[in-house]
Amino acid sequence: MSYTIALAGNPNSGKTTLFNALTGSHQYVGNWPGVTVEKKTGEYKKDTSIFFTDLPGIYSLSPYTLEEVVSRDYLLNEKPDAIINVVDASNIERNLYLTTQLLELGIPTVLALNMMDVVRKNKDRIDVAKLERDLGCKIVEISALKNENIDTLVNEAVRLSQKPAQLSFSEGVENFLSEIETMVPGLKSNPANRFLVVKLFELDSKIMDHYQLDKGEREKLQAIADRADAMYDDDTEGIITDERYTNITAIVGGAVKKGQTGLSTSD
Ligand code: GDP
Ligand code: MG
Ligand code: K
Repeated sequence: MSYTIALAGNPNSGKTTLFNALTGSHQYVGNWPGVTVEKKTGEYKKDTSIFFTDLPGIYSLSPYTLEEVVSRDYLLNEKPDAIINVVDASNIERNLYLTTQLLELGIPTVLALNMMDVVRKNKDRIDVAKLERDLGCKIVEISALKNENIDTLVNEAVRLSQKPAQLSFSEGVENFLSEIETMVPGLKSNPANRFLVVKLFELDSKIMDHYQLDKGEREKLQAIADRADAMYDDDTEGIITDERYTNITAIVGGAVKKGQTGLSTSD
């Protein structure tokens, strides 16, 4: 039995540093099919039945950049056994925007809170237990650069077996999502149903094509989006972005206290 774990996260969150620490020289570098985006896979140094894929750095699972399309197609179609979501702990709020989307894919996910050495240096305080509770996913604090807690992280990722819990949107949005879920056959039974239904609400044409929606179904979706637009005075992508940030602000609010400001790893 082999086990495949995808490393996903924002650019500069430390994915490649972690990937190198996990795989050492057991790496294979190629390209993603049909595109010139580098694909790195490798075996765990300590157990060759565990495989890692270093996904391109992304801020969102939108269909707009090559990196986003490569990452989401891989996660939806290749169905890795688990995701390690690498998060820059010195920049949690921004990083969690992607996290809220990854958690909708229905793939067991552990959050690697990376750069904890920087957090300690900055004297920031992170209430990890609270974050874990509010996000509904397992968190392991690591430093990829200093090789801290890496094996614990892999053990957690291998032990995961459950789909992540789902964050809720406002009642109005949830009602629109339910309408769409009832409308598209086969959606409810897909493990990634939460992700897919949100993308259909956003009128994501790649997902509409994937479900081979006919003209009538596309018109129904458009009508739902128009009603949402009228109700929230925003297009459906904007509505979802706002709702994600509302959730993130509530989650991070009580859990992160900044110490010294102005120290960042990225500059
Ligand atoms: P990627 O874009 O997600 O693949 O990020 P990289 O692995 O290339 O890392 C981006 C930068 O962050 C590099 O300069 C790394 O050395 C640094 N970095 C990665 N992990 C850590 C960490 O745990 N602590 C510190 N201080 N720096 C890190
Ligand atoms: Mg990288
Ligand atoms: K950095």
